Amino acid sequence: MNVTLVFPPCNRELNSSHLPFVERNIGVLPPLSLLYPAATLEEAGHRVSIVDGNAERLGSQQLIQRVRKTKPDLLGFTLSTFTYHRSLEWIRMLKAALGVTVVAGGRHVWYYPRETIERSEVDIAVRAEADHTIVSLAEAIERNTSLQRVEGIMYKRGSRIRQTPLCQPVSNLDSLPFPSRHLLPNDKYYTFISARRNFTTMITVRGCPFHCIFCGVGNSAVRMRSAEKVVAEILRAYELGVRELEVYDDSFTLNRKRALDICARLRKEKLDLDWAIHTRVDLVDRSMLGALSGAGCRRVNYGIESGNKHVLRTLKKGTSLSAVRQAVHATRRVGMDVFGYFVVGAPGETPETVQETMQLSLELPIDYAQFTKIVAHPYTELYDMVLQEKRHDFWQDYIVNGKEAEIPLAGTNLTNKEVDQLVLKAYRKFYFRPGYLLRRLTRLRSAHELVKYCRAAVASIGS
Ligand code: B12
Repeated sequence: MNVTLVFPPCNRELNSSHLPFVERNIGVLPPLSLLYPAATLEEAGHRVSIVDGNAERLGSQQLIQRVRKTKPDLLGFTLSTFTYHRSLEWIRMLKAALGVTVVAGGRHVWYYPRETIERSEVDIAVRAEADHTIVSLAEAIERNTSLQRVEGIMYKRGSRIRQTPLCQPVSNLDSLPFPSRHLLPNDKYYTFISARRNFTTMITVRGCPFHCIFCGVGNSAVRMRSAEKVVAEILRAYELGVRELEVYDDSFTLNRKRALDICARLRKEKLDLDWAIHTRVDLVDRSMLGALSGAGCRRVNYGIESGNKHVLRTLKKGTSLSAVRQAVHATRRVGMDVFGYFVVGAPGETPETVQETMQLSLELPIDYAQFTKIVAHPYTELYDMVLQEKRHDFWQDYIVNGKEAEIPLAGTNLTNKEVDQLVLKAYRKFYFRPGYLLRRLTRLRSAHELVKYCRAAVASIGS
């Protein structure tokens, strides 16, 4: 059957953790979540198309035309809580124009399957990992057999909602085909700091064993692709013209042996490829960093979060400031860039603790910093704190009644507005240092990078 997966353009949301100028300049990334169901569907012999309306900057009529051309029997969307209502608007529009069955998946649906299926826009909601579910679903629809045998979904039968048992998460990631990047306009993707095209992203680990209070992914079963398969996936992307790659794993180096094995294999391949990883400061050491650098890894992105040890502890990050310092210095020593993620507005946060965070970002040899307002995502410990303090379920209200309200901060007297101002201040302090500007200019890898940097700087001045 013809399955078309759509990633509609979703503009800034009220509760975005980014300031508007950051959001506008952060880049355009591939809809990775859709590439997995696309891959298993293709493997099972279905014809799959992906329309990335976000990357192609499609307006509503263009999006309808593009999707219509693919002659879909089934339309699929990935939903995130933050873009939920905007995504529903797009689905409504496409459904009205094409009259095709709609299946929705993604993290938001895991958390709110009933609320999602209760919407008239969605016919089938996938409540968990969908790699196999989507194939059984497509088969059932094609053969017109009962959906009751498809694991992990909710669907409508007349006015009733039916639910099937949850399927187990995929235990062996190596058994999955590689994400279908060949269906994407790969030359359209970039980030604020990427320097080469084609650029793409990758996930090699599912699940995370850590317990950060602001993240909904933690405390879940960890599964990894083997080193051999990771490198094979990279080679496949390379064949598609990918020359820069960012691995979005929460902790790429979680399994030391695997990470070293990936580096050793990549080193042998001698690819003309720049790549970067995300990991924790307590999961690297000199030899790991040396291996990464030797294999062409150019940057390590660390979740540093806060410059105050009490805030760090409250966040249950499980790292220390000394580990932060060690990791950052060691990364720079082997010649890789450092990207630091910082949050502002955590429980226990005061103007003084934010000052400590800014100070840390300035004193360490960090190449790029991202400061975000900490927004309590649904089904996180941080959101439990909001619920306890405010006694009102803001997300439920937004999801069911469409009531857009700012999610309040928990455990701090700072307001959302004050946090936004502090975030802007942190950005300006970090990026407008003369010494920093000079260093960046000397390390620029392309004129394109300079243009992007200038555009973001001008936008931040206007914020
Ligand atoms: C890469 C990434 C992105 C990329 C790509 C987004 C995408 N949806 O493809 C970009 C940068 C664009 C992005 C943007 C955002 N993201 Co994001 N992102 C991720 C990240 C790091 C990896 C996603 C991924 O590929 N995972 C691996 C795949 C295999 O898992 P999966 O996404 O769950 O998909 C599986 C199933 O859910 C299902 N599935 C998913 N979608 C669909 C659709 C259909 C039709 C079907 C059948 C199945 C299906 O099939 C997949 C295979 O089993 C996750 C964190 C994480 N570790 O998962 C956050 C995450 C998904 N993002 C998150 C958020 C908040 C955002 C933003 C709102 C951030 C912002 N402020 O702008 C935006 C929303 C944009 C949007 N329209 O979706 C949250 C979502 C929380 C929530 N409650 O919704 C997460 C969980 C991060 C977190 N720690 O909380 N993101």
